[in-house]
Amino acid sequence: MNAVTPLHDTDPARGSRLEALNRWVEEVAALTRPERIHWCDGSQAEYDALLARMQADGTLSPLNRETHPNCWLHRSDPDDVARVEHLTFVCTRERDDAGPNNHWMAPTEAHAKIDALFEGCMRGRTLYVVPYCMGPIDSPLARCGVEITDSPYVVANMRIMTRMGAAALARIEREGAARGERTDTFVKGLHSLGELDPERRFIMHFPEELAIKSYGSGYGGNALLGKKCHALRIASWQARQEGWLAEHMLIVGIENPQGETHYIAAAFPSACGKTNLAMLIPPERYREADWKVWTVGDDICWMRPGEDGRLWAINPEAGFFGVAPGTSARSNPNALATIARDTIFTNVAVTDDNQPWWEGLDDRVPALDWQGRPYDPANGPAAHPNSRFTVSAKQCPTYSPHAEDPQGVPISAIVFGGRRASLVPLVFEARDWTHGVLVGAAMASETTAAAAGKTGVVRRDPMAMKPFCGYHFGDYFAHWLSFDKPGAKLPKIFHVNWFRKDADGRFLWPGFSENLRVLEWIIGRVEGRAEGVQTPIGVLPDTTDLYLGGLPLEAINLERLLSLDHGDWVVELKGFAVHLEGYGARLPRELSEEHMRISADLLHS
Ligand code: GTP
Ligand code: SPV
Ligand code: MN
Repeated sequence: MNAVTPLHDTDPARGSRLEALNRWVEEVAALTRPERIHWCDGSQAEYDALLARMQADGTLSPLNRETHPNCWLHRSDPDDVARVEHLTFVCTRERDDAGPNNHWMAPTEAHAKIDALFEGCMRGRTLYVVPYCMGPIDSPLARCGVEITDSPYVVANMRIMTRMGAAALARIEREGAARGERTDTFVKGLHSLGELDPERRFIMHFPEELAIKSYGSGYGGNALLGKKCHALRIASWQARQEGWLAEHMLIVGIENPQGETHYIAAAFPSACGKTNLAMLIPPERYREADWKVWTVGDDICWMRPGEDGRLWAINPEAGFFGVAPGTSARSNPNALATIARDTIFTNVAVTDDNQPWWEGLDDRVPALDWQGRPYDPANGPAAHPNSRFTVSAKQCPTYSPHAEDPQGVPISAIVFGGRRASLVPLVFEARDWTHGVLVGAAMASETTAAAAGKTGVVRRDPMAMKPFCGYHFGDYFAHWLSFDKPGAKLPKIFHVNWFRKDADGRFLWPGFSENLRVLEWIIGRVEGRAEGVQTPIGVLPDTTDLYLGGLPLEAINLERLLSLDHGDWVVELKGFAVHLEGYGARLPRELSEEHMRISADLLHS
């Protein structure tokens, strides 16, 4: 990029029609001292110029142009490869509002601490002003933000992941004008790469100010502020006040042979299968029978009750920031088709002909690992376990024709799930909404490489929101319960576990496309057709209630997958009771009562 083009006909340092926004940009510039200010318009020309600049400075390198047209490799700092939950804070005036589920710091202290880091940090750099919209630009459910960043990689990723640029700015200006120049119509996110020093890294949220400050990381959820920081932590806070839900959920449409589509929203923790389920391709027998699966979103879901009492959901994102390892022609051919062009790959390995490669893709041997070193198995995996692709949702062959409907799609079922090697059956259904909220609150899952820290440890992750709920979990559960009111036509709630293992450590369930068999049962239950067996933890299918045609039945131990060990469940629920006590007085009484009811049922059955 030669010269940075001002994108507005006004002074580039004061580039919007919203005074409050211009003032904030000026304040940030006065603090961070950038060499230049660039207001992003989101155009292709701007994107191409950014890519050229990053290629020139080594931030990105082109991948094989024949096999992967317009695809790029970014190698992050080796100490900056995942979200950092221990450095992520929710800074509310009252400590208890952040809850035991968040790290907390007093807002004044937090501002002082992080502003000291921001001081002068953009010297010699360009400050990019990135207006973005989370959700279809014309959707009443969508919300806007502005991210200020000094990372062109962040700008490029934000352009893929959000509706970024002129249209978003126009909406922000319009909403600002309607509110009389007040700033609180959009979320203000300030981000700097800083020195990429893990000792000087913070991700701070100020929900009462609709503000985010992130310093010292360029990675995904730490730096693309529209994603986890805005669309989950800040939005969950707003959603509670305004009567809607901001969730860590995929949204998928399942079309049956009669042409009817049910939309399912599913919350699984990070790297536990949302992208894969959202892009599922039906098994052969289902394809022959004309079942179709439509992708609406793979990570975040905003939903609110419509006039008809149903929950209507949008995907606030415009792209996928998906886990690369494990993605293959067998597990997720749809993702492979999606990322065949115009994709940014972060921390993957490359083959000798410069194609992106990761563990599980195929049996080629890579040439260079994610750090650019000649591949040596002694150094660990070739691709970082949290290596990712960033790609526009529009490139997904099964992207739903309704994915951008302004009013969203109606949700028929909510599915919770985790990575549980033992105990938890393949699928069960909650008896009612309150029980379903308890099932979500009781979620636990083995930790993954998506966040820094030890992997494979089972931890409580209610609704897959442990790292993302911007307020006290006790209040959050109460908010969930509040949707059950007269006139509501709430989705049924289920729990799944694709990850149960046998004694030899092998997955009991084939997973991936075969998960449609479980979704079919779920839809059957929603429609009142499918059979099930009442148990203390909910309704389970019998081995004959799931369609298994075309599966190698001798290889699948369905009895085991659907088995319930009462003794182990009593122990599980005791552990969960201790966890619930941690929420203190803010825990809704209905949940404790529901918990006691199920525990009693287990002991007496
Ligand atoms: P985030 O983007 O981190 O929020 O994760 P995600 O929930 O979208 O996870 P994703 O779908 O990318 O899956 C992560 C890992 O789980 C990949 O390595 C997948 O191969 C694996 N996985 C997904 N679905 C299944 C399944 O049905 N069975 C098994 N065994 N593994 C699965
Ligand atoms: C997750 O960790 O849940 C992700 C990736 O979806 S990140 O954007 O880094 O949060
Ligand atoms: Mn996620």
